[in-house]
Amino acid sequence: MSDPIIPSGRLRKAPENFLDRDGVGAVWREAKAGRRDFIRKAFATAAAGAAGGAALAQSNPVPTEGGDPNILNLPAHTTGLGQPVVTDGYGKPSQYEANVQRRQSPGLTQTAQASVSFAPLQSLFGIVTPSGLHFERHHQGWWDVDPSKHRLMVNGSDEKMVKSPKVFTMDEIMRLPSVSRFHFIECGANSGMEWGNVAVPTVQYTHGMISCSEFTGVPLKIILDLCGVDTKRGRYILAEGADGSSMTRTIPMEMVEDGSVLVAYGQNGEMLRPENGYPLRLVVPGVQGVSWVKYLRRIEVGDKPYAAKDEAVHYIDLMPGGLHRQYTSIQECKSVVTTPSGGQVLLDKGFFNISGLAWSGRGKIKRVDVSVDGGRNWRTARLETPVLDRSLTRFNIDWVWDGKPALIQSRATDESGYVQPTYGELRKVRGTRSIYHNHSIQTWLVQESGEVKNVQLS
Ligand SMILES: Nc1nc2c(c(=O)[nH]1)N[C@H]1C(S)=C(S)[C@@H](COP(=O)(O)O)O[C@H]1N2
Ligand SMILES: [Mo]
Repeated sequence: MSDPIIPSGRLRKAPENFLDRDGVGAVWREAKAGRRDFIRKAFATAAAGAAGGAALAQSNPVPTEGGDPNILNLPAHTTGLGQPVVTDGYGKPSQYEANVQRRQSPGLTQTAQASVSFAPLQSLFGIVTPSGLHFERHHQGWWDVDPSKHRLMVNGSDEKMVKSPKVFTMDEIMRLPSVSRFHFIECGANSGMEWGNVAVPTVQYTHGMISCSEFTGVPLKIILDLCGVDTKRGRYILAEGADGSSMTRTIPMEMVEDGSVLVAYGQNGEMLRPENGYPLRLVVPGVQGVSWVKYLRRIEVGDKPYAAKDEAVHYIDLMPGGLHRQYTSIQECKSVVTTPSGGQVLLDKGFFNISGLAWSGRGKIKRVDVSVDGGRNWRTARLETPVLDRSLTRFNIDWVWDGKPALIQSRATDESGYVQPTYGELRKVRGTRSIYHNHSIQTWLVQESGEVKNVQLS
């Protein structure tokens, strides 16, 4: 890949022979006439082509170049024997999708261990992020931890807080009652580069620190109940990871008590990927990614917030007056149009499906409005089912492009009634010096050339 910034999700023109009715017609006519030698000839031509490697490139039957229009050059995949079943391992995407990759933002971090890779939102459909394209955020690199050696310890901040502290093996955790739920995880720093001004060109970089999976695991409440936690005094937990980053985060006990916080081992039907915390991670729906502690090895129950380094020094929001906010965990209601989006090219005027994603850390998405004139007029988009609690929601809306410059935006409203703010509204309250929790409305400028650019409107 020469330029890592160019997204793969270009709106591709259909191949020339996409609706080659003549070619298809020829097959039908000849078949009806029962001319067997026609079919034989067509096979022979295709076989010759396959030997030269040429027929492989052709996916529809078309007349041979310059020859008899009734003689078809059939592609090898129509005439030959295909590949055997995949017995040697794990299935992979088509070679033609090699462009769809997680990417690092050049120059964003100094090492590839304390770094981020962004999910290619412009190339994804529906709400589930394939596990191999889930964004990554590591503070000190990832590990493939041996599950037979991994342990989860549950203890109290003093002797009375937890009646019977325990150390669980993975086998012991996987015997417990489990649930499976779809949730998004968004790094608090998603869109963080855009606080002051436009900084990155594509939706992969503006919004790609979000992913959505079906997570499977045990509600943390069940594990704490087994250990006999004093929930009157123990109003907070501290979650700790087993990697070298000393990733520890405080989580209020209310979130655990409603059963939504999970000790998860499953992601999209299989075990978690190593990059995402294999074999055990915390799932804290609606809360910023940093609290979803990976390689989870310890839960401590205490009576006050822990003010760990990743909540007292990092993951704080600098406000316009010079004060900073702490423990701003919830990911507010947010949305983004993923197609068309920055770096893509509309090849012609006419019909386009505008598609995007919406989410809220406070519940379900109630509504998404879309504007193509920079927020002057809005139309309500279709929400695709399922619309789930603290999950991504897919929206779509029809658009006929007249070939003139357009400013495309989406604005989400969640079930609490909260409406996603404009940059102007958000900056009035938050200033421009934060890193985290930028959830303002994104604008894509479609230029007359069809090229789509990231711009900011207030
Ligand atoms: N143990 C551990 N847990 C961690 C981190 C980490 O570096 N180490 N990074 C956190 C941050 S900041 C985020 S955004 C999410 C990212 O999860 P992912 O890599 O599965 O996308 O994991 C969180 N949990
Ligand atoms: Mo993060």
